Amino acid sequence: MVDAANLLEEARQGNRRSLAKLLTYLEEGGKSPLEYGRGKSLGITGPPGVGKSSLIGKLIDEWLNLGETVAVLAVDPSSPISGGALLGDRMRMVNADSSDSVFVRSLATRNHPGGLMNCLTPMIEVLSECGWENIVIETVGSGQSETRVVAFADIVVLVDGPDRGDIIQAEKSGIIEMADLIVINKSDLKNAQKAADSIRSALSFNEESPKVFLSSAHTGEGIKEIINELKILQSPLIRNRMRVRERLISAWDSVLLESESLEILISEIEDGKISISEAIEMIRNHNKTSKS
Ligand SMILES: Nc1nc2c(ncn2[C@@H]2O[C@H](COP(=O)(O)OP(=O)(O)O)[C@@H](O)[C@H]2O)c(=O)[nH]1
Ligand SMILES: [Mg+2]
Repeated sequence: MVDAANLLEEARQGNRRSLAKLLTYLEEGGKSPLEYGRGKSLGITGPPGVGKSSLIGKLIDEWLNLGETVAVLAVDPSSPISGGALLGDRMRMVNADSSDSVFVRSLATRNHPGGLMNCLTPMIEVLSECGWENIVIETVGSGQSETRVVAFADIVVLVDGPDRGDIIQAEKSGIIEMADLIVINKSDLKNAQKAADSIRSALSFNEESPKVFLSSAHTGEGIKEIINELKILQSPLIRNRMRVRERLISAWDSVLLESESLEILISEIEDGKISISEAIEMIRNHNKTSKS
């Protein structure tokens, strides 16, 4: 038996093992020991290889310089940050006690057929409750499940690369509409400025359109500016509403995908025993009876 309330108490005192255990418990569907409270999180998304993890590494350095703590939830299985390699190097470079100021945890979407939404919010709440000042979610911005993950963040940063192909990927995924800030990374490479200009002009029809920044995780260019912008940035209502909508749809889908009778119903539809609308009716009724 996991005593979530006790783990939370220990995690609040700074016990990292208890925090890790509590997050695992939440990831596995355990009930959150917190009844309310909503920690703010920053979603960092974008196509693979554009430098999200490297950029997060630089942001971490800057936050540490400012004396702030950072917790990262990496929902990217290939992420070097979740593998610890990137962070390993980083920890060697920064001052000794900074390890107390950074917490990294990786999450795998494959363990969650309905997506991560059921555990993501409680995890963010717990991290916030335990005093983590900056809570970052890294996710690859391609594919539906990732769009959904990022909808759970309060501020969304889209990272893109200098190649036209990177930008097209982001446009296709629909994530561009959710972005509060767009960062064209690898500004040390040619074409970055051009990519930023082209994205700016593509978005200029919209008055709520996000600002476009240039950065380099290699030279450090633009990192301070991004940190400053993040401190004042407020997501406009229209994008907030879009995210809430996406969260609701995700929650709805996960009810369906995690329904015990899903496979049985699929077989019955396949065999022509019931129609799709009958199946939906049955799931609805099942949920009603199991709640009462
Ligand atoms: N030239 C250049 N390369 C970068 C920059 N940021 C990241 N990279 C490189 O791009 C590759 C992918 O970086 P990574 O952070 O893993 O990207 P992610 O998949 O978006 O998390 C790595 O080889 C990095 O060294 C940058 O600002 N400039
Ligand atoms: Mg990565």
